[in-house]
Amino acid sequence: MRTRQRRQEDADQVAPRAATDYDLPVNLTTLFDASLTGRSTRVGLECTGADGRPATLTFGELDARANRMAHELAARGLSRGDRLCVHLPNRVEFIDLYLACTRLGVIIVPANVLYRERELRHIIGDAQPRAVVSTIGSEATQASDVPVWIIEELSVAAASRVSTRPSVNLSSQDPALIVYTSGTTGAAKGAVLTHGNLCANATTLTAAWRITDADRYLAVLPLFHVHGLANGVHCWLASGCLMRLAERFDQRTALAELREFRPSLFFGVPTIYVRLLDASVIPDSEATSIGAAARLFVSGSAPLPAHVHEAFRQKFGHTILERYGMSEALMILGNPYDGERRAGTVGPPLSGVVARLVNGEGTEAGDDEVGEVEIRSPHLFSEYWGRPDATAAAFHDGWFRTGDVAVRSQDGYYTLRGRRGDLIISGGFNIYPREIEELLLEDPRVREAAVVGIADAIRGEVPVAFIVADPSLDMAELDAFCRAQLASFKVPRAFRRIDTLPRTALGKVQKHLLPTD
Ligand code: MLC
Repeated sequence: MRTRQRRQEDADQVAPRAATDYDLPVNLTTLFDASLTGRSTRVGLECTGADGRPATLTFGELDARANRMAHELAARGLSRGDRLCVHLPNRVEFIDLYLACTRLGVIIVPANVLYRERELRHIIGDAQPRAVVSTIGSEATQASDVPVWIIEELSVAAASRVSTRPSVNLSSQDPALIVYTSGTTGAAKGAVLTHGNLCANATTLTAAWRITDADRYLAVLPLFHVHGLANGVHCWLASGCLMRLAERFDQRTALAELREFRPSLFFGVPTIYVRLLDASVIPDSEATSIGAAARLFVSGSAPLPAHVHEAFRQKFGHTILERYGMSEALMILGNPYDGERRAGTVGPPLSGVVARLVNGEGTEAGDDEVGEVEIRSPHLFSEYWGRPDATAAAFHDGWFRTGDVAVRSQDGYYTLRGRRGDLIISGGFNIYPREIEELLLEDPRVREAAVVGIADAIRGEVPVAFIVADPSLDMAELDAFCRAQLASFKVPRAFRRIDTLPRTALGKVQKHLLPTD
């Protein structure tokens, strides 16, 4: 058992916050070059081409496309430190843009493709990008005061540019990505991830999960979140394996994708694993051969129920490796590749990450005691964009406060017990109740609103709204209002009228007393 003093010594030896503590000529371009130039003639990507037909690209072709796109972006005035908002589904052009920006030092701001005008408007207003790249007819066109570049036109323009590598010297401290994530208070904040953070995360995972160029990675997660991008795309390019890029996980096409591509490596959120257990999605007769081709299934972004872990092992013959991370810190804890992958736990800290649990009194919790997970890590973001107050509040004595509550077993495995705030995770997408409550209160007939997550067998949780409102208000109107303003996964599944919200003597809403069954 490790003592408190020993953990502190470990913490002191690890670079605590990469962005402020070292400055090396390490950046994503140098990391990815092992594949993009080092294995240039090898097929690196299977995807859907611009004509809608299956396409393959070598690493060398991907490199050239990225260079051309970089010249096009530079010609449009983008340079180091500028932001570019990308509101695109999974397609090769997302990768072109991402690589182009990492070469120029332009900071990518990915926006969830399901976001509506209101949600996009906030991100664009906060990050102040030079432009937004989107598809024809996207909500970005209404949401934006900055130019909207349509991806098809941008790609055509890029194709006529030279394919030489632009020369920009970047260090590990250059920001590469701003990922929007809300706290329990206030509007969504942009977590700034540096090249150093992202390189450290990718090399840690590639080593921890034994990813090599012999792997076949099936990418079904959205590229606009760190799970699909900082884990998926980065491990692909760091290892030089073959990636098949699906536009999204679709249970109707999952069997065909798995049977045809035979991935050795798969990253999913629990909802995806629940779907794969459904015999109408993957018949039992197919599971054995899919399992035989596979090497590793990783789950994250939401808790994986222990019964799903066990049912998956029985059906596919694989023990899912569950890990834990968040946008601000990338990957934090993970079950071991070799050794016991313990159902219901998220394992010990990943190599290079130091974690501790802090109890309500602000002192370190011992093994088997509940506490908030605090970490120091080279993967840890540098700041919230333009929000020094929020950045300072996120740290405690130099440790990052995750907001998640856990216990640690005597042999070092962490089990998550809940969240400090009232975050809802549905299908791996984070939902902040306050954002929905504030929207509901915009209707003058709504006097009070409280949104809570209720258990859902497929998506983990779904939001439900409790409303105190004028009798003239029809709940169907609220549903329509939310559908018009919010990404579909945030729209409450039910709107329940209630006379008053339960409150403490101090007036705080007691969400746990709401009738959720
Ligand atoms: C979902 N939808 C999408 C979509 N995902 N539409 C377009 N692109 C996507 N990527 C829409 C559907 O159109 C539909 O909308 C609704 O969502 C539900 O779709 P479904 O087919 O019923 O999907 P379902 O089986 O529920 O699965 C959804 C899912 C999706 C699991 C595929 O939720 C998903 O991709 N989740 C991953 C989220 C993720 O990557 N999180 C990582 C965050 S990073 P409608 O309008 O018909 O209802 C993080 C850090 C960490 O948390 O540690 O990883």
